[in-house]
Amino acid sequence: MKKEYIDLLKKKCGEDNFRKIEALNNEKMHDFVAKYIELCNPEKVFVRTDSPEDYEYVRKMAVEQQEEKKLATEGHTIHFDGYYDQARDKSNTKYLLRPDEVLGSDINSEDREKGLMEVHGILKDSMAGKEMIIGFFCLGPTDSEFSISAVQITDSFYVAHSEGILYRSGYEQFRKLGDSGRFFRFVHTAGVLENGVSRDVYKRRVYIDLEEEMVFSTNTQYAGNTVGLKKLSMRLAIKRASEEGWLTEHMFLMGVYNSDKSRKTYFTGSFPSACGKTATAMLEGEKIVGDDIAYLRQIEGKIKAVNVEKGIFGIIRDVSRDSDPAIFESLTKPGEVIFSNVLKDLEDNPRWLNDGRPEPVEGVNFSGEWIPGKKGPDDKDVPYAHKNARYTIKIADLENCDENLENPEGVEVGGIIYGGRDSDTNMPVEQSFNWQHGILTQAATIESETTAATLGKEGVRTFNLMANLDFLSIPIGRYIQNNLDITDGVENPPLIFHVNYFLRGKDGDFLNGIKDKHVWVKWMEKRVNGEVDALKTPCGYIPLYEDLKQLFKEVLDKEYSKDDYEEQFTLRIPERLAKKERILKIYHTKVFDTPHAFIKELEDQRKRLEECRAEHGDYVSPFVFSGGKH
Ligand code: SPV
Ligand code: MN
Repeated sequence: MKKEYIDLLKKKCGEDNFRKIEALNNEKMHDFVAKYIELCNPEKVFVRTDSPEDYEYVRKMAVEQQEEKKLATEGHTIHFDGYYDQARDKSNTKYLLRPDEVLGSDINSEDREKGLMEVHGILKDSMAGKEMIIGFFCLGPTDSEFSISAVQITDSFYVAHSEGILYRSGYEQFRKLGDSGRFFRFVHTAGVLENGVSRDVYKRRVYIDLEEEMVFSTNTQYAGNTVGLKKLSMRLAIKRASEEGWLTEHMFLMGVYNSDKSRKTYFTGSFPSACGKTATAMLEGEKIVGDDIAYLRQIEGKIKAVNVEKGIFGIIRDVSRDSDPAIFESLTKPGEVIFSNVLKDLEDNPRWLNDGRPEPVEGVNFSGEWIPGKKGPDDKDVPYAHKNARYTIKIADLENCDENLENPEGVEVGGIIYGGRDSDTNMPVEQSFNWQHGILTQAATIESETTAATLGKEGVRTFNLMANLDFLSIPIGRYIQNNLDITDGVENPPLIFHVNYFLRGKDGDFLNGIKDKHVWVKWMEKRVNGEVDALKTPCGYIPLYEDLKQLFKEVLDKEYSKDDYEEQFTLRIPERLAKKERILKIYHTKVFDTPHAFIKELEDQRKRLEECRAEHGDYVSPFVFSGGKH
């Protein structure tokens, strides 16, 4: 270690913590840690290794410092983010780029030098009087081809605690990394706290420095902005993956059984926030590996995936014993859970929106003391819990945790599911003709009606390719090309599917029940294993009525009528064509490196749709299409 650091680190860290840092024989890491200790100027520093004592210290301090409060059930705590700090802040999240670098107009950026100066100014003395925590983690299972080492500096015990739940400890791995190893770096300060929440949200920044593989986050607590290893690391990993020929995706990873449970097929799934992604990964009777982020690699001619995380930071709303039994059960039994931005009722129980119980009449929530009819500082009605309220749990604590969660080799992906929130265009489930057709017409064209998971207006239809647009750190065209290339040389690539859980009928009501997604998933499992045929439409393959009827009976014990099938699987040609126009316009005006194959694939689909319309009209019943072995 450089001489000039030794005194500084010893003074701030104390002997024990100093030794923990010194033992990591990595000069780049020492430089990083010393630089930010000097700049942020904490009163003291805690270094978290992989030991259970260190884990417990962080957990205990989160409560002692009142960033979390204990709830009635053993192991449960609650954390509040500020009234204006309830979601990812897209407008203040920026890539720091040199003048000659371009990512494209849909990706927020800032001049690197200017941005670094600004954020360093905000960080200066930001931890005065506070304790800094330095944590070492591993993205992906440890000791794996997929592993990435990462170090997090934060002044928030809530953030450090969340990371302990969500990520694998990586101190030992850092030791093995040695001096030459690369790692991701995150620096976070919650800034000045007032009533336990970040006061100066106007100085909220999330700045990403791709060159140094480092992200800064200031004056915010919401985990999507602060937990470095989550969405911040994703941006760094997308860049690194692009350089190295693999993929970082906004995907769950789950194992789906056949009917007698003699076979398990792994699926990944990419959905924008709050579109049923976690609920799919947690389907009763199936197995979960992950609910949010996956790394995919081609290994020995197969597509393999791992969960980058080992926990869930899930939305908690509309979760009841009836709708999501597996999640509900894990959130109500004793065990380690951090709830955020739900209501703490008078008995210290967490209450979230639409939890299947009578609404609470009093409590404390993200706005302070709450009673019905309360108005917020912006004069808006304050619901008893926030729509983007969350829970943080370990996957290993779930009964449906998959045995391969920690498998360093990952699991083979049989199918990939893309979805969005779409009221009028796509059918509940469709399969693409092949890999390229799926990536280009289904994944690269995802649109979703906005939700409470990001700040801003809800219900606006927005383009979000692969549900990954918010996190892209490379130009869109290159990202699409990487997705096309990953299966080069793979004999049997995963099948690609598209789902829509939010389709509505003429009267505006949802056409499907909340549990119907299980049927679609089971149908996809059968398709991957060649057990059912399909109908060929201009846009892809769809299920036969008889197969769904049987699955509805088997999975949900429900009768599925021909009328329901016909309404749900009618090809809505005007809406499909309108979507194509919207998407092509985006690619023509905002994307500078669209792969040629994309335009051709969309144009071919347009032609097929127009021919179909000439023959059958605007709205085409699924019974028109022919079946067979597709
Ligand atoms: C999402 O919004 O996609 C999430 C939660 O998974 S966040 O960490 O905010 O990104
Ligand atoms: Mn997510």
